[in-house]
Amino acid sequence: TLQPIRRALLSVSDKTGLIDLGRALVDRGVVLLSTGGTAKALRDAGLDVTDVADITGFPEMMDGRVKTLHPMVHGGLLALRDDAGHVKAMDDHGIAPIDLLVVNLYPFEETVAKGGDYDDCIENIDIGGPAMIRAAAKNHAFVSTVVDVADYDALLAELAANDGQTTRAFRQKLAQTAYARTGAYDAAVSTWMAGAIELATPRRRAFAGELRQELRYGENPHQTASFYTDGTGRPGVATASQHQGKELSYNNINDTDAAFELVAEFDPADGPAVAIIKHANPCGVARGATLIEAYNKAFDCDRTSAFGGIVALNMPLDEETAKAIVEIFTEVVIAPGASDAAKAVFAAKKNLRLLTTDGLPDPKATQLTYRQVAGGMLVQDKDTGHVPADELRVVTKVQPSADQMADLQFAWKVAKHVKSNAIVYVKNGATVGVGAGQMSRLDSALIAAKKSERMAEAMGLPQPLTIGSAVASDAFFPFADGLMEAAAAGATCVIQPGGSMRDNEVIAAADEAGIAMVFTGMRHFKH
Ligand code: 93A
Repeated sequence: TLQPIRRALLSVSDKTGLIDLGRALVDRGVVLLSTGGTAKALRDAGLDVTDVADITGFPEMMDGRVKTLHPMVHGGLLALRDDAGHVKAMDDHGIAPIDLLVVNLYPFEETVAKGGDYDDCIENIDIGGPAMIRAAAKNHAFVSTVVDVADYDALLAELAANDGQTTRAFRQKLAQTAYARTGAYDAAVSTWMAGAIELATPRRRAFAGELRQELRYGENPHQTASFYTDGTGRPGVATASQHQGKELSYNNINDTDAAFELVAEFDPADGPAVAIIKHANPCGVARGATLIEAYNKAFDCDRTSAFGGIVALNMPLDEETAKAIVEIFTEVVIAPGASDAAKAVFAAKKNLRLLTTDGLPDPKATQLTYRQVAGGMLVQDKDTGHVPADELRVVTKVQPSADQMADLQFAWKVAKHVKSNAIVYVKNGATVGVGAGQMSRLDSALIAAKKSERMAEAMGLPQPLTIGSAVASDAFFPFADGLMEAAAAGATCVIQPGGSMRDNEVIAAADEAGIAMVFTGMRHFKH
C-alpha cells in the first residue's frame, strides 16, 4: 500500500511554507505542476515547475475561474492505478497520474471576516480547488491530499520515513482532513449567504466551523474537546485575544461566553456594567457610575460564589477595576479592551487569564444555536427576544415607580441569561439574589432569598438586600406560591411573562401583598 510521489500539483492561495515544501519535493525528484500565482512563486525561488495550462492546453481564463477544471487534471487525480480500464484511458488520452495534491483554498472565510462586499465574497468562492481536493481525497488509495500548511512537515516526515512514499493510513488521514475542509468551506459559504440575504431562520443549514484550538480536555478530564470559530469574525470569546494566563479550558470558554453575552445586554452608552459568572450562571451583575462601582456591586451579590469566577465587562478594563479584581482568585476576565495600566496590574497574577476583543457580542445578531440529542440535533435561532418598554403591561393596582421599573427591566435582562427556573432579585441596578436551574420555580425563589440572607449576615448588614427589591421570573408563575415567596423575601415589584391559567390568582396575590406586577408577554426559558 506504499505509494511513491512522482508528480505533485501545487495550487495554494496561502503561500506560507510553499517554497520549502517545493524545494524538498524537487530534492526528492518530484515533478511540480502548478497554477499561475503558485507557479510564479516557485519559479521566482528558482524551482522548475510545469504550468497546469501547458498540461490542459487551455490558458487560465475568466479571471482564473477556470484553470484546473480539466480531464488532464481530474483524470490524473482520479484514475485507479491498478485498474486496466483506467490505465488504458490514461494512455489513450495522454493523462499522467498526479500522486500529490497540495491546495489551500481562496480565502473565503477571511474575506467575510474582513467585511468584504458581496461581489468580493462571491469571487472568493473557490470552485476548482475543492473539486481537486474531493477528487484526490476520493482516490486516497493512491493519492495524497494536503489542504493545510500545518501538514507540510508531516508530509515531508512521511516521505523521509518511507523512502519517498506514503502509507495508506497516512493518505487516509489526509483524505479525512480534506473532506472536513471542503465541508466546512461550503458551510461557511452557506452561512454567509444566509446572512447576506437576511434569511432570519434558514431551515436548511450546514454547520461551518474552523478549528481554533484543541483543548486539553472537555467538561471533564476523560472527555476530549476542541474549540471552533464559526467564521463570522464577530466579537466574542471565540475571536478574543488572550494576553496572559494558562490555556483556556472547555468550561472556561463556556463560562466566559455566558459572562460576555450577558454583559453585552447592557449598552455601554448607558454606563459601565459587570457580570460575574460561575458554572454558566451569574452570581452577580451590576451597573455603576464607574466600572469599579459596577464590579463591587456585582461582587456583593454573592461574594462566596464569585471566588474562582469569570468576570465580563461591557467596556475596557481600567486600572482601578483591575486592582479590585485581583483581590480574589478569578479565572478569566473578558472585556472589549484593557488599558496598559490595567494589564500591568494583572501581569503579577500569572494564572489570571485576560481576554480582550474589538467589541461586544451583538445581543440582537441573528444566530443559530445547536444542541445534540441522541441520534440528532436541535437547531433554533438564538433568543434575541426583546420587549420594548411601551409593551410592558402593568397588571396590578399598584404601579411601579420609575426606579422600580428600571430595576425590573434590569432583572428581566439578567433572567434571560440564567438557567431555568430563573428568579432574579435586583436593587439599585445590581442583582441581590439569583436562583438558577431549579426544577421548581418556588425553590429558585427560596434559594435566591436564602443566599441573600447569608450575604447580609456575612457583610454585617442589618437586613438582606432583597428587602425592597424588584424580582424577575423567566417564565410565568404557575401558582401564587412563588410570588408569595418573593414578596416574603422583600420584593416590592415583579416582572414575569404572564400567561398562566391562574394569572388571576397570581395578580390577586400581588394586589393583596400590595406589590406592583408587570407582564412582558414573552418568556426566556434557558434549559
Ligand atoms: O477560480 S477557481 O475556482 N478555478 C479553478 O479552476 C481553480 N483551480 C485552482 N480557483 C482555482 N484554484 C485555486 O487557485 C486554488 O484552490 C488556490 O487557492 C488558488 C491558487 O491560485 P494561484 O496559483 O494562481 O495563486
